[in-house]
Amino acid sequence: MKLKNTLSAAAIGLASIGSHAMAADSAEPIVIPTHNWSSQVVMAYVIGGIFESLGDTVEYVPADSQAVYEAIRIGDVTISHEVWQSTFGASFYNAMAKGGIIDAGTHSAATLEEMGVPQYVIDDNLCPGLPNWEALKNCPEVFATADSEGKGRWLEGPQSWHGDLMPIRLEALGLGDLYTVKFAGGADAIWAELASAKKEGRGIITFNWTPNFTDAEGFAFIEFPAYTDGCRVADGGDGACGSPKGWLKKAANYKFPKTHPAAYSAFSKLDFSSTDIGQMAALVDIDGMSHQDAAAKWLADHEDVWKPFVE
Ligand code: TMO
Repeated sequence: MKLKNTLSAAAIGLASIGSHAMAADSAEPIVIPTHNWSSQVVMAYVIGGIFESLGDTVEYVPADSQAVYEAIRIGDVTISHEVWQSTFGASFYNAMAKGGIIDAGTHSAATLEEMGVPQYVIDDNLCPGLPNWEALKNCPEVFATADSEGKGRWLEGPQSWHGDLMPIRLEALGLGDLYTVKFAGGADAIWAELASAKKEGRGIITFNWTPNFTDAEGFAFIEFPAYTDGCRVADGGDGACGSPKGWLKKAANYKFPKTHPAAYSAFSKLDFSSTDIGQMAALVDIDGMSHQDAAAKWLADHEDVWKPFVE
């Protein structure tokens, strides 16, 4: 009897030492946001799957891709796994300045979020001189559409991504009389427009980004005057510059390392390449899978990539 008591006390002692040394993750769900482009949603489920493999509980919430940084700061959302420099850098740093959100590291993938043309527009010489932006002065009619009032059309993404950056840039570059910006309702509208333009062999200018599924087929980003810190109107400049060759960061609520140390450790190591992110997008935008199925397939096919994050 005495021996048994001694043993169980020792066992309890050991267990509590053990749990102290590797503080277990909270049972509270880790809240992962989903936005309106494919790689981000697939990656949300990929990361959720990685957290679940650690025994964590996850919850997914659709969120505005600018407002999400404030939501992370105040703790309503736990992480952001695709902080793109050009579109979201300012919102991320604004939230960071207020306190409550931390930089959880940078993916290997280098990014660009920019206006461009499908590769055949270059190869077929539809606007000689592209991808240099000055070539645009000579061929607005190549990019005119039924709704563009005789001007060339720039098909920008949804306004929630970049605000008025592109209309301001058009004016700043002196292209305002020749081109007009239309905002797409969603990413799918851009892909549909690219597909129909290709079928007709027609010129088209759209917003796009890399890494994306379009990397495989070839997409030529227009070369604008180089981005420099402060060149945008929002940052005090004249706006006559292109987008940065940028970073792709991860962000987290400042409490995440304490509430979920194992998940945070994995998230801080988590690092996707352009190839990884292109694959995640392609499973949806080329192969037509659901985001969840794409994530499950990606996790099953690429354990070599993600298992090191949980070791
Ligand atoms: C944020 N995005 C990748 C759509 O440019």
